[in-house]
Amino acid sequence: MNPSGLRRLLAALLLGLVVLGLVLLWSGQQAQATTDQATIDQAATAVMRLGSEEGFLVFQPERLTIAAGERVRFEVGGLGPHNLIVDSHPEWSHEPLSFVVGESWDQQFDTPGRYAIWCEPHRAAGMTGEINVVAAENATE
Ligand SMILES: [Cu+2]
Repeated sequence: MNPSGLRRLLAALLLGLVVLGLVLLWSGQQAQATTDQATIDQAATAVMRLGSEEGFLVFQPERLTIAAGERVRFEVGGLGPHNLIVDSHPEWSHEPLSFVVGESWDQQFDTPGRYAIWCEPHRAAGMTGEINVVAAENATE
């Protein structure tokens, strides 16, 4: 092989490696995107806000129906501090006060039932609600 042929071969090889690298990078990003979506889906089924954007002391929505085993994301929507007390279920409650709008936590509800909820600082002001957990086989999508 003459020197110019060798140079062409090396150039072709290098180009091949670059293309292969780009394809691997792209497929890696696709896999990452899929994983992120799965994490979101698993993270929370429904969102309940604590405090409205306008500063009202309410849960939004006030009542939520979910299937047993699903997760709810509780998110501070406005004017805190808020917390979450689930009647007779300290293990599902979130007693620490949340001050920052956008602050959130997820809670899974495994046992069917109707659970009264309230915000401790604002219970007297009417910040109460309900989480209705239905058996998974009775849940409609
Ligand atoms: Cu509150």
